[in-house]
Amino acid sequence: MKFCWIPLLLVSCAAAAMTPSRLIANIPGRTTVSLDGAWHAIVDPFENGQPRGFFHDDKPKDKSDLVEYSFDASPVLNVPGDWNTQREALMFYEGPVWYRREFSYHKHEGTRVFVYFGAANYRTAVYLNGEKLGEHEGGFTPFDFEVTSTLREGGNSLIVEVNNTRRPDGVPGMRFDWWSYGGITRDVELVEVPETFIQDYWVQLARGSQNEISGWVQLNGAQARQKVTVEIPEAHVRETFNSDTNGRASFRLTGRWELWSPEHPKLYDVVLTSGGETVRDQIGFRTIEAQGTKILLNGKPIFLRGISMHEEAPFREGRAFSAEDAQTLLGWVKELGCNFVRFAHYPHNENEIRLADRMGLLVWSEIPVYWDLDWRNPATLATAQAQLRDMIARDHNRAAVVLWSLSNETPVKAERLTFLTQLAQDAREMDSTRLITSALNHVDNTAPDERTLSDPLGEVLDVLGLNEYLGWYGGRPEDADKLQWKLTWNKPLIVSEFGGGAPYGRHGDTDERWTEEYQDNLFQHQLDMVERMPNLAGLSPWVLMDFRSPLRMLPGVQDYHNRKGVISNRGQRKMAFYTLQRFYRKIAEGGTQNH
Ligand code: GCB
Repeated sequence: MKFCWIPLLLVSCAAAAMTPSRLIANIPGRTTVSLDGAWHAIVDPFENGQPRGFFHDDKPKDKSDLVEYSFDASPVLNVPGDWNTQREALMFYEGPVWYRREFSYHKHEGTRVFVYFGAANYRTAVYLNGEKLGEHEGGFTPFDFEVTSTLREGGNSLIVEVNNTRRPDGVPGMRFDWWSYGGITRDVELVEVPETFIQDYWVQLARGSQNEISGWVQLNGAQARQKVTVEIPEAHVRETFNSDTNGRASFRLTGRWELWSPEHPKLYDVVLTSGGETVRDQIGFRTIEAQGTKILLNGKPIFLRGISMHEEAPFREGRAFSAEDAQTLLGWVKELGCNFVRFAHYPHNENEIRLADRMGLLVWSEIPVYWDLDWRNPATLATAQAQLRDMIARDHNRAAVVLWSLSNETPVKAERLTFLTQLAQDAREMDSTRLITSALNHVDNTAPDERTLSDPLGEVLDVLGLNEYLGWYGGRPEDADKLQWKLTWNKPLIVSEFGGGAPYGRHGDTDERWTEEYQDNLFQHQLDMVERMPNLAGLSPWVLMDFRSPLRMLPGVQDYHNRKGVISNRGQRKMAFYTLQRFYRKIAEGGTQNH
């Protein structure tokens, strides 16, 4: 057990990780200076940069001086962007890369400055002008460091070491079915705020209420006690509250809101003002509940017509990050007839989440607690807790997000249940308004042609997720016709995955693996079966688009891609795309038996 020293008492690091996030909320709504662009980068496979002090950005003092590295003379990598797809030699690279960005800055009196990273995979250390700002672990959550006193008037040198080496104690761990794209994969910004500023806020309907907004604003800075004004101009709301000595103003606002839904993704302008600062956001109001076997949106049962997707760039290889990528991917999700999308297997970028808010797509958002982890290791738990905390902190005002997923296909064992039960408790403490789920895959054969979802984690969840691959990893697609399903809990069920692989354009008989016909036939039998499943509240088949994976090597077929997409990574729709689309159209028109 690792301990952190705090005067007079020892607390476990896992507990310390639960301290409230100090992330600045709503970066798109702030005054920022972008540091995106071309950064000089040194590839450092033997981890020479730490002992040699690359963060000093040394230059030879005279012509006889020995300095064995040079950012100036090193080629550049684009930020945001993974390194793997920017240089052929880095496609399979795992290790550290040192990035440097020089920029000039003019300081303003009364302004605090933070450097913000949307994400960098997996471990990151950040240095400004030779001084270490801090470290971050986790490839998909944002982080920031205050640089007010480290910034120089004029020229500055920001150096970032990013290391994507997989770790046995990491989250995810050593094996996962996606590419471990390394690098600074999301935007980097300087964020300018006043001395005391609005760090975070919560403006959402209170649990169980369609009229009452319960909210808070958290200030950061010396002037903890201030007036905080909350405005929702369209609803003629303008109220002022006082923050307490901790900088927190809690409030309740009652009104008749137009509720957010997939058919009517209504967002209100919300304006928060405190001191001289104004922060604007667009926020939707809706309720989400699990009642018996149903999921209720705004008090009414809803069937989730979904698809799972990775954060993989369409039409080019690599990590998706841009607004255009989000537009393409979520455009396909809409074209399929979905009202729901599962962002697998880690928190996706904010462009996607905010677009889902505007498009009216309900979102399942997940942390990369995937397959097996070092469940007994407190440091691993602390990392998972931090990723959960920061995912929730970034997106807790997004109406689109209705499900926080704790894990995917984790093995049934006692230490894993303890670990995930802790995460469920954390998630509920941070957000009592959304539903908690996980993608489970442990089933028992309880009779011939009968399977029972029996993973004990089901007890802890609000909504059960089930991944099953009948017809692909065992059996034939037709076996689904006679299979009956049972659930141990009377809770809503989302079939969070099923699928099979086929490169676009490869044709054959329905029993010939790797053909579109096989994949399509599998979808048809699965969709028939899924319709007969008890408590079914939605589905998100695997997967929207083909994606890179080091586990998928078959030459000429996979070539290091998981081909279970219903769309190829060049945007070509496979036969299964249209089968799923027809199924969703039928459901939307109320034409199937059960939905
Ligand atoms: C799963 C995993 C997913 C894989 C998929 C597959 O069950 O959750 O990450 O990519 O199966 O293709 O095998």
